[in-house]
Amino acid sequence: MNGTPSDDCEALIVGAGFSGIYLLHRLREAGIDARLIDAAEAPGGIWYWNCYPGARVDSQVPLYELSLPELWRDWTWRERYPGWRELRAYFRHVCDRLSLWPHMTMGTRMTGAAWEEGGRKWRVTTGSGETITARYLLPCLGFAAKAHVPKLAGLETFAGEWHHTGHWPQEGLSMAGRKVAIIGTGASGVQVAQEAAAEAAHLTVLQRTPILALPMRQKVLTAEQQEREKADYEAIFDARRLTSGGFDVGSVEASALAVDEETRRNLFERQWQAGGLRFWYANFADLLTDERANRHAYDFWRDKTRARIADPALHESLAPSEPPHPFGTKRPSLEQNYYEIFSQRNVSLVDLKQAPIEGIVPEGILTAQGLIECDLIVFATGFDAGSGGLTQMEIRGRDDRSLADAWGDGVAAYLGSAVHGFPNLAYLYGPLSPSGFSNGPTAAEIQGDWLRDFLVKLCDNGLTRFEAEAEAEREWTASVAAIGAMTLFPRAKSWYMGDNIPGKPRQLINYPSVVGYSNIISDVAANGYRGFTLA
Ligand code: NA7
Repeated sequence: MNGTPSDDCEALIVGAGFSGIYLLHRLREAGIDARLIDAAEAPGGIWYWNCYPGARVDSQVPLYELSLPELWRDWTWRERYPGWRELRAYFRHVCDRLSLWPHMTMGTRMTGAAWEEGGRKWRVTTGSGETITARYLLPCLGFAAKAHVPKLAGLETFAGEWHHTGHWPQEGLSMAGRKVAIIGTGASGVQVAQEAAAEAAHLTVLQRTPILALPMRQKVLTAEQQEREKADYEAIFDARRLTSGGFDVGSVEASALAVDEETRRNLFERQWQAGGLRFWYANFADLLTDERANRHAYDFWRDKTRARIADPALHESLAPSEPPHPFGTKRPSLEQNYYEIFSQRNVSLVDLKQAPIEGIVPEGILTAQGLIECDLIVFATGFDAGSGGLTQMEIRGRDDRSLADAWGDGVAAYLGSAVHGFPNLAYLYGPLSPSGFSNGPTAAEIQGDWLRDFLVKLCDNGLTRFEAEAEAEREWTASVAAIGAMTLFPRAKSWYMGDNIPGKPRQLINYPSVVGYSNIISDVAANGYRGFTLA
């Protein structure tokens, strides 16, 4: 990019994950001059940055791919839950097949943007000081664009190496024969721990809150089997849009409290054996709204999990008698042999509730119960999810107000996409949209299709400016909070609630239903895009 006015485009998409890539395709197909930039050297979004050992998706084939037949007809996966290498290859396939490469500039990081009311344009700055102007600015940053590394005293004195899972070295990193310490036991911590246990001289897992992980039941997939299953793909992709999580099925209609013990256990057992997140998204309807219903699921999970932990002394730390939070109110990650690794002689668990971290010293991590010697520290400590990717950039809207300021007391956005005071900006898969609760490609398609229609409508009517109305934004933001209050999500401290980050305002960060969201945005479109001021 040369930073001259010839860089002008109608729509600038930022981010080459599912949302950005799909939107680029849809906009170009509609005749809109769209371009895409991404800081990464290759497409894949989260699968570019999170290339740590064991990183893989928690949605089974074919849920985590785009529904366009030209993309899936001749694409074959190797595993039921593909890993980051395969996912990156898939993104290359998508860009090839949809001929997107000429419209993408990789290795270009957006650092900020300023709205110019006179020219009705966004002036976007990049890491190398270049400028790109665009009528529409469309950030598609994903939910995990800003890694969270907790402030630990003395980290700069550490003699070994440390990395956050979300910024893993692209060239790879061997853990063989090393003394590895992993801080954090979310999805990322579980995945790295399983790999580290197989090769590290010693692995210490530092756990603050036990993860309520579910068995993945990984499988190698054959091409023949996938060919047969492709007969059902259209139906599966249609169904995906009609569930609350963007998966193949939704929860069952019944309450866990309205059935007898045997019926309840039968459903639990069926979804447990099916594997993956099914025990979470295809369970009783009141699992995430009624504490007593939830407790049945927790007890089932605890007993199943304890049966796999050989050392009874670890039961209370890894699978406590009482739930640390209602089951499923923090994202339940998938595991393959996580509970078994703690039987290995080279693996130990440190419960940070009993031995909090005091700081880092050259030799390792100092806890209240002594030193954990290590030469590699893995921060699997999560992300400033949703809003962090947007607010870490200097985005200045109307009246020179920054987005970080506008969201100082919490995120507010109409339809989880447009912000009052920030004309012609629409972000996808971000805060107050279904992102986080939704399977990524499902939300990317629903939001991408809607935004394409919106921009085409503006263009067809000779309009060049949109802005979310303050009242519409207020109502949407309040509605997400109100729906959240009817669920058990506020009962956990989690990235869903924003409070995994010290000082971040507490609010349900995502809209908890794909189908509900989809219906509302369709209705907004059918009603002349109510809630927007168009000019
Ligand atoms: P998560 O799920 O946010 O997990 C982060 C983990 O790091 C979690 O166990 C945290 O404990 C722990 N953590 C965070 N800060 C600290 C400090 N200061 N000390 C000790 N432990 C800490 O992030 P992931 O990357 O694993 O997964 C993110 C999503 O990606 C996941 O939900 C899937 O959707 C895919 P806590 O639970 O807060 O006590």
